[in-house]
Amino acid sequence: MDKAQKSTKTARGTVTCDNTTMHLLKANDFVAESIRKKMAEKNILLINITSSAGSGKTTLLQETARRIGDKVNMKILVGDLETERDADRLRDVGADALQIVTGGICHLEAQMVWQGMEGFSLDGVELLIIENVGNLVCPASFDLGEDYRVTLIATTEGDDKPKKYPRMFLTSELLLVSKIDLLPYLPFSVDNVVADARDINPNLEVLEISSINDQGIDEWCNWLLNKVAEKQEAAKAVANAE
Ligand SMILES: Nc1nc2c(ncn2[C@@H]2O[C@H](COP(=O)(O)OP(=O)(O)O)[C@@H](O)[C@H]2O)c(=O)[nH]1
Ligand SMILES: [Mg+2]
Repeated sequence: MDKAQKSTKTARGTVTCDNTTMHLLKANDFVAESIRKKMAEKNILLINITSSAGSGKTTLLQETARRIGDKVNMKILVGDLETERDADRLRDVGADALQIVTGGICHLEAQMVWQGMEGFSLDGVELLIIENVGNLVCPASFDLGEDYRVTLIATTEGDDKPKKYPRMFLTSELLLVSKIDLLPYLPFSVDNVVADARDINPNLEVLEISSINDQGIDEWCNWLLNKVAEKQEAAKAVANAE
């Protein structure tokens, strides 16, 4: 068999393939919508936190639990390929956290979150935070039914990332420039990152934070508490109108 023949040969029974990834995302969107409805019924603000591995998501959530754990009824779902490590770290500071182990999958899908939610009671919960698997690529495509997507970019990652991974920045509402305490030691321009990210998504809010020296952590916690209050007020307004 010569090469040309081999490359152009159509196998018997060949069908034109649909884009299966698109179908997968449609199925995901369907479950994400169910999560959104459940969160609306129960009046829970759902936050999806994404970033590259090691940008400081779990450390930030530890700080968040320490600061506002007694001000808001909060639970955390945390995704990783293996281990219970992040949930353990969060439980160490008193947070009610549950680990979703994806078994090698590089992102959380809505059905994983749905199953995770069945793992604990949501009664009285006001804020549910999801720490997604560390990765700026795949998690960008999977809607988890969240109210807000929050993405961290650490000063250690280089300031060229927003344009290289645009979908994550396009689909986020808040950008947290993390590890800002390391800025004096690194060739990283916050201005460049913010300009590139806002070129992709002009509405993106930005906060600079450090879980080591506390910069921006109060602002982040206030942002969260304000969003919880806004969701509850909106629900009250709907209930009063009915
Ligand atoms: N210098 C500095 N290091 C941080 C900060 N936040 C987290 N780290 C460190 O970064 C590493 C990864 O943090 P982690 O929270 O596990 O990141 P995750 O993979 O995004 O959850 C750990 O060694 C943290 O101690 C920060 O604000 N500044
Ligand atoms: Mg983590």
